[in-house]
Amino acid sequence: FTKPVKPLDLMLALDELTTPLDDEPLRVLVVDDDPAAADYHALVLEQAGMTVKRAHHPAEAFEALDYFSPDLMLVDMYMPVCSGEELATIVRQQTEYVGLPILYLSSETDRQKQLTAMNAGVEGFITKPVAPEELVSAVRLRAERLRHLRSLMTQDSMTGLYNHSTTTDLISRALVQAYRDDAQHAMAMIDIDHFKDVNDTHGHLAGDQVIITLARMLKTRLRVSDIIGRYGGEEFVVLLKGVSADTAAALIEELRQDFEQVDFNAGSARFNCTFSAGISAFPHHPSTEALRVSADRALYRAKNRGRNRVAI
Ligand code: GH3
Ligand code: MG
Ligand code: MG
Ligand code: MG
Repeated sequence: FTKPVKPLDLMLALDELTTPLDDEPLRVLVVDDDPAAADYHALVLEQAGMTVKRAHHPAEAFEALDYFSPDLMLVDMYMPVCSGEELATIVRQQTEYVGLPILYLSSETDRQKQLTAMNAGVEGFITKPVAPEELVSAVRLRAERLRHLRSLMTQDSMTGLYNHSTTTDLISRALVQAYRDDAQHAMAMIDIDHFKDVNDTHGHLAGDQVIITLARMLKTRLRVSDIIGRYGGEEFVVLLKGVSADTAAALIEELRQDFEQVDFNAGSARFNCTFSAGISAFPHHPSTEALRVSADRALYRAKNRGRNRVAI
């Protein structure tokens, strides 16, 4: 009689990973020419845990759209320079803001005027004075819906990691910043070994469990600031920030050793899995593409030397 090996709690892993990566506070842009009104509404939303930016002027509002990247815009209807309706119309014409929820907040009670103003493609109308709970729930509902849509577009649904295009995008942005800061980063390309055999022998669901487990280990073991993506089926890419290729290789090597110890279940069968990894370094390889090619070559060497190893 041998004690059964305890597998990782895979359903738990799945639960954790499908919760949004982006759990930062909701960001709301409040546009109102009346500073007292803007302050009051901002305070209500801040007390509900949201991050709020105030703009008293359309020009300020446009600037804030770019650097603050709000999840929702709350707009006064009547302002001296440009009406809320004009502002909403202009915002709606920019492709990057087509999905941004906009809510009017105004003392206008004339239903016809409200409806006309809604023609600008605005989501709804809140009349002042508004009860704090009502404002918070109207904003939260719409802002969270946008967050959800965004996460569907940027995350891989099986693992909750960034998808291919988002990963490439985030890495490219990180490199722009790294040039400014004179920082060094490392890239790791990780590929599960003989994964086709895992599927063929133990079934596709067991294969999925392996992918989910490795994703979870990457997410829990690497730093929050590192960029972790599911690059393809059983292939992952990581940008490890602020470390040399040697340090990155040592970190991934530790992970490799732990991963090969994980016992997987498929019905009554138990099995183990390994991965190979290739490492490259920035700024020696100065672009996302150069890093990828170099890490890919290193990965190829790791595979050729017998797999289950990390190569630089
Ligand atoms: P190597 O050690 O050379 O990497 O061999 P490999 O078998 O891992 O490589 P290959 O690229 O030939 O096979 C990858 C397999 O991964 C093929 C594909 O069916 C499987 N795969 C891709 N995405 C998924 C997925 O989401 N779930 C499962 N279960 N399998 C997947
Ligand atoms: Mg006003
Ligand atoms: Mg593989
Ligand atoms: Mg592969």
